[in-house]
Amino acid sequence: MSPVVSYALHGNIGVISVDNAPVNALSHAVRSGIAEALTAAYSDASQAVIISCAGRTFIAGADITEFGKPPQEPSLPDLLEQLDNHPKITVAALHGTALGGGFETALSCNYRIALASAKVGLPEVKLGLLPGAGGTQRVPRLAGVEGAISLMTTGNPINAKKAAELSLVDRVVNGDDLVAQAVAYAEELVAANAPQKQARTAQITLTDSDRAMLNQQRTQLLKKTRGETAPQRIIDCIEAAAELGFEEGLRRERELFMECMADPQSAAMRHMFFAERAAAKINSLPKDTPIVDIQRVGIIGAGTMGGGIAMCFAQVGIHVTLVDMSEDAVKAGLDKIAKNYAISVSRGRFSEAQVASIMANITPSSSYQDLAEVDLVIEAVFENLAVKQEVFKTLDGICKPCAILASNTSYQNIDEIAAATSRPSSVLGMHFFSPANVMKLLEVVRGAESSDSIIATAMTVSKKIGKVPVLSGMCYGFIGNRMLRPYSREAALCLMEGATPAQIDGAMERWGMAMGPMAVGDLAGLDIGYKAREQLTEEQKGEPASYLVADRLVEAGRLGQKSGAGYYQYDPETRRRMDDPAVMEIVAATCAELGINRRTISDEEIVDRLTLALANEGAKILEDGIAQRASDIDVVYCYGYGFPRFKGGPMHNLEAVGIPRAVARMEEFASKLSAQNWQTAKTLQELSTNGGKLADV
Ligand code: T1G
Repeated sequence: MSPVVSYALHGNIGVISVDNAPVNALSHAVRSGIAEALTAAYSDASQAVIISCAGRTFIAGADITEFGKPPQEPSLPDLLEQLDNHPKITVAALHGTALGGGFETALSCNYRIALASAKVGLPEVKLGLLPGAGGTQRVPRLAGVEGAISLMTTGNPINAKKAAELSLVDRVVNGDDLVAQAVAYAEELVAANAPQKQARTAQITLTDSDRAMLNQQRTQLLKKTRGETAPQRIIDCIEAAAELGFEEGLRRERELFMECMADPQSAAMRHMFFAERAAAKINSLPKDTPIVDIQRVGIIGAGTMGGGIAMCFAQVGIHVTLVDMSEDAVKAGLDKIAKNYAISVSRGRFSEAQVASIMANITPSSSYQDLAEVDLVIEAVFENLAVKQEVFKTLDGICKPCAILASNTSYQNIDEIAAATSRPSSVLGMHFFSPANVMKLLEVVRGAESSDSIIATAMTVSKKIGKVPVLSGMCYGFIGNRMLRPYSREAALCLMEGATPAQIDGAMERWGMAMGPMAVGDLAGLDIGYKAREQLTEEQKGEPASYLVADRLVEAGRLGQKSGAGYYQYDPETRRRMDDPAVMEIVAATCAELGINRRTISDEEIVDRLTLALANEGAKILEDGIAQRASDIDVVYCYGYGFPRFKGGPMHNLEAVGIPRAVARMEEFASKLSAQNWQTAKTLQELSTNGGKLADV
């Protein structure tokens, strides 16, 4: 057997055990080991064969690190062909998360027994792929078309109970002796002379409503995913399952799988899978850096951000003391949190009981004295440096010496906040994104004196509360908002030079952004940028054409969605955005004032200017050592700013476009638009001239 697969007889039951940490991925060694074990079982005394796994989970999928490398036999489809046709009864014993090729392996067995705590799923779509080892042909035959659509196009796992309801699992058990129970189950099957039932022989027919559902899903998925191709190919596979024989359907699945594998979208989404995991690793931190166990958290500011942050911690059982300046203010914050959870309960995300226990983890307070024993304080007060410095000075005098003091600031200088305390090594930034209880990105901002321990602790606790943490050095706007400035600048200039808000937003949304820049401004509130600009010098503000319209909209009371109008007019009921001629009147007047003659601007120019401005600033952030690696920047933009995962983030997209081509386009903008705005990052110039990859920077 291979070093990662063992095989032994338990009585008359053969047990294959895979032990390939960390997730028993179907590497070549695993595939070979299982194939050898199945071959051994042809002729030994076994009457049934079990496939089980050691460690925390059943096989969690094909080995993604092998993608793109020369294939090694046996391929997974070949292995599953051997399994599907094995002469002995085959049983898969599922625990943890049986995903992707792992679940497809289980589906090629005659029977599946699962722990009640186990989950099964086909998340390939999240990698821009489709289940490429028979999953698209077996699942519809077992679970029906509707179940298959949901499982494969969402990519979300389902629990063992739901899987059993869909006939994807045959038996659900409790206890921690899964292998023993699987052996007993196999013996039961043998004793009952149970048939070797195969998913491949189950019949499937497409009813008219199934067809209607598939067509409806195609349209919905195209809109929802903003152009991802894998979901469309999954629908093709499900149709093939119903219209072709099993073997023909497998061939069609293979053909479409290979199309996905070759699609740049999949390369981008696989890049994001590893980028998210890499972001959690801090290059400079010693392995033995002490991590503080965060059991009690204080949140200062019970507003939208503070309330959302409080929810993140309370939901994972960490006690929160939520502080604001008055009891009324805290009560208003708690009421808002309760309203948020009421919506979640109505949507079935939480039960009443779960909400009650979460809310019990939040203690309201209007006194900083109640923060004396907390392990971590996160300040989320008004975005003003002096106000934050006063808060931290007060905390410094109240909180226990080892307490960590974090600011949720979007822009303020962490070092200047830390200087207001006697413990600068305990001060850092934890920048959440609104709504804090929803958005996964969390920028952990390292101050000049932030200790290794509080950085490691912040990264760890961020993951515990379900966030995707990215470490940022200290600069204005950290990683995300620093890049947002040139992005927003170009959007504003396109508006001045000839485009409309609808054209700019439409171009970016058709390209893949979740929301165009003007609509984002309206969502966040144009007054936020207005107030931030008030604290900047004229030079820091940049050219007036890049912000005067936004200022004039705010001065006209058009703050965005919160005031019913900004760059757009908003339907008070549906919040649907509508073009508003009044905005173009402000644009025209500002153009006249600045002597700007408007022209026709193409969608292509809009997309190039905004995406290249973003990536160019990202390259400068790398040069300044603010981000650890280019892929961290991709994580920031895909998890915090609605950048499409199927483009892999601004830096991956830049390399997909081609750095030489991107540099040439930026040089064109420098000569035609503004040399000041289009100074290509040195890193990009070097890579364009000498070749190489951003990952090697
Ligand atoms: N291949 C290789 N490495 C993997 C892996 C995989 N499938 N899954 C996880 N890892 C690594 C990961 O990079 C990390 O490494 C470590 O394991 C722990 O992961 C033919 C083609 C299973 C829910 O998409 O969803 O099958 O950083 O930090 O939070 O149809 O990992 O420690 O060096 O995520 O506990 C389909 C992907 C593949 C599942 C566990 N399967 N994995 O989460 O740990 S395509 C997937 C996950 C496929 C077939 C197709 C999660 C997890 P490192 P982690 P976790």
